[in-house]
Amino acid sequence: MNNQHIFSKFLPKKLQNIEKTINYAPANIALTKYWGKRDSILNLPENDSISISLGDLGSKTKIELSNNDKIIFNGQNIDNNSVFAKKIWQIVNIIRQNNHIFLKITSQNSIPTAAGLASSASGFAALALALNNFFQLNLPQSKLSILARLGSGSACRSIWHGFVEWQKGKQDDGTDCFAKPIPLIWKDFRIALLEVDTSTKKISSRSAMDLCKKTSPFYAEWIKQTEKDKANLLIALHNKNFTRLGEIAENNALLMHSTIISSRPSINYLQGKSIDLINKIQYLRENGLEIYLTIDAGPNIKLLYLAKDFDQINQNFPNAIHISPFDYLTQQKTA
Ligand code: 2P0
Repeated sequence: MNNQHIFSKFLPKKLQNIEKTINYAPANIALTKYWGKRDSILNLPENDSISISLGDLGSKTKIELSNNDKIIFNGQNIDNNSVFAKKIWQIVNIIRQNNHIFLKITSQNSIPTAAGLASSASGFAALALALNNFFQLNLPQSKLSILARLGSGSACRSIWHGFVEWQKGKQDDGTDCFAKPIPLIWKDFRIALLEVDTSTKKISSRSAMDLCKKTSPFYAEWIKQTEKDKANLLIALHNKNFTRLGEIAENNALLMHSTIISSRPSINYLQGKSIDLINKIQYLRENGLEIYLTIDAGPNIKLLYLAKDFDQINQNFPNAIHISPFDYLTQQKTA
């Protein structure tokens, strides 16, 4: 399926543009995970997923007119022939089509390296929002979610703040595969990031997903269970039931890692220190502290907790980076 073809029907025949725009999108962490694609060109997932966006940790992207196409990422000039740049221009070209409009794209992350979080989700979401604004497209957010998804699957969830649900859809062209916000504000909900190792991972999520889908004897079970987890998580969110939310998110992440490990040849993102932290978190929980964990395609651990437990979490994990995902609401009001 051709990306250009999917979008051409939503775009005006004649493009207009403003001089420059700056747009922001938050990073996100999945509570029930996306792991496996039904279409690897369009990044269509095998299963639905639910995430929480990370407030002011994310990407700010500026688009402005230029004499030539140029990308500056975190202060560094990016080679237009690199895989990363090609992915960005591919998204831009879907929108600018054959118009000879040259752009300078400057993107800056507010995610500390020690957080061990990928910036691709917030980066592609901020790019989609900025293209929409720069070319005055007025595309609905569902279409911006689709555009961001073409850069990186999880980017479709970063179009929104708060809790977000990404529906896998049924269509081959992915026109029903986008994320939407879950209307729930949970001000006491907290995340803490525990650094284990922030170096680049040895195998990309894309390659690992493909191998896992092709070779894990447990893959079909993973898909079945993660769909159940998603449905139960929606209920837990509806009831603001933190215990259920934590149990579902932790079990889902550990099942994803078990399935990844069962690939042939095996892939393992966890390190000794990750396992030590899993044990510590489970021990603290058995002794009355309500914390849960989730882990993405890497060794770093993310804690889920409620504001009332901050002091105890801080005592036990003094180097954690703390996130209040709903603080952006207060910031917006006072801005
Ligand atoms: C997630 N991850 O739901 C899962 C959990 C990692 C583990 O989405 O190939 O960078 O660009 O669609 O979005 C990471 O995968 O992969 C991811 P592509 P992406 O957050």
